[in-house]
Amino acid sequence: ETVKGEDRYKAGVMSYKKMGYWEPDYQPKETDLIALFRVTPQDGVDPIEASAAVAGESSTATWTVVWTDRLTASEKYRAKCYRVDPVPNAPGSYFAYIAYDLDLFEGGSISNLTASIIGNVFGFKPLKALRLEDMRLPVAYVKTFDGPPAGIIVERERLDKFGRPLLGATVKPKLGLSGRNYGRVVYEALKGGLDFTKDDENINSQPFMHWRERFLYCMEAVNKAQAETGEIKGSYLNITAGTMEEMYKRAEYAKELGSCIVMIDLVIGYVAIQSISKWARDNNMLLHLHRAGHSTYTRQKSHGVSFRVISKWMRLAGVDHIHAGTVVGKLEGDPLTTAGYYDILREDFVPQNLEHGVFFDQPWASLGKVMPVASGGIHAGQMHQLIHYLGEDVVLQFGGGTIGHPYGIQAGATANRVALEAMIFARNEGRDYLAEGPQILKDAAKTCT
Ligand code: CAP
Ligand code: MG
Repeated sequence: ETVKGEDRYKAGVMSYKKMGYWEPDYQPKETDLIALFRVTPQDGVDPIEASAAVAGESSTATWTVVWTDRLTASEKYRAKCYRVDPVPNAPGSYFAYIAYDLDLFEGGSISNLTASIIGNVFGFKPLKALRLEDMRLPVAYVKTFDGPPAGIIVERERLDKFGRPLLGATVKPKLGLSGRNYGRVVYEALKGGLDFTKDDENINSQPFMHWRERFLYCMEAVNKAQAETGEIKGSYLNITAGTMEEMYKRAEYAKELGSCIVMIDLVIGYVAIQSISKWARDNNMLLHLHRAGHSTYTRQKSHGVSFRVISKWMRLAGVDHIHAGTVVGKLEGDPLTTAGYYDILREDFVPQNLEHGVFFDQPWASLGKVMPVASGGIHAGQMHQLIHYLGEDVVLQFGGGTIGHPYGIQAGATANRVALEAMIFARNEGRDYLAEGPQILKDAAKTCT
């Protein structure tokens, strides 16, 4: 009666372990969904108790045993924490493996999945911090989602572009251009050799440029550049808006104008993403996702949700493009962890790879593949490194790295295209393009500014 708050766990008055959420002998079933949490208990709280509490609160439990447990098949519905390991080089933190029965989740709903797995537990008193590191999605669950509207293979067929990364640019400055000037940037960049241009995450419909204005000028530029280059071009028209009704309206207008792609921001939320994904599938449109906002919960190593988990959710939810890091640009990200994200998005089967932060084998059961997008402070001078780290199925996006070129936007776009083709050519010739990269670029620059 007198033991309050988290002291209840320390004193053992309240025990999720005893309530059955710790089952060290449990063998996860093939149909179980497994979550790997990084648990940092409060001082004095037993790590296994803390991990069992996470299992409890993310499945059936509340803070006490309830009579109504006896009216359900509670052993089946209880999540089972079956393994707790200390995190290497991080005293006080533990990896907790928790298995969830498939019946706990409604198929085809990221919202339902996340309401359980990240719904309550992150504010839990016995924990100092909690991070969702990885998740094994069983095939039976994967099959309840449609995945990307097009996927990498169909996207390349629609664009008729093969054997090299795609090139893009975000129009800059981020805010303030009029529709006409915005369209000029799009035209110059596409004419100069890029495949795509892109609205920035915070371009929606503002007093200096209403969305219809932007869509019209962008599509005029796309059509003109297509006619002049004989290539298929696209501009990601950001349809992010305040309501679904408004987003559908903008998406329909983009389609009416002949755009092959629309764009959304991650901040619109899981339901909105899944709804627009269905629209894109029904309308043969590509769907570009900007991961705006993700670092608020992906960046800290001890708290939040890792980007590898977000990548899995977004492949299920169904996007064709997702920003996934550059390794070499202005935003944080190391090569090994980024390789893990890229594998999750692009492979049919992702084997466990602890070096890459991938804790489980992940079969994707024929779900389409997502094209990762590398963007954030990158430029043509890093082309050899970008291809080395990120491979061929990727969009390389140079905003400042196109529009900041000393000789203008078209020259910037051409520089990126020539640098890319020179590097792919060297690679296909069997040259060590990583070591020789700077020389290959210098040679290419003799005939191209
Ligand atoms: C890049 C960008 C993108 C970030 C997003 C920007 O511009 O438009 O939003 O790259 O990061 O606003 O910074 P530059 P991520 O090409 O001029 O750097 O892709 O990692 O989510
Ligand atoms: Mg941006």
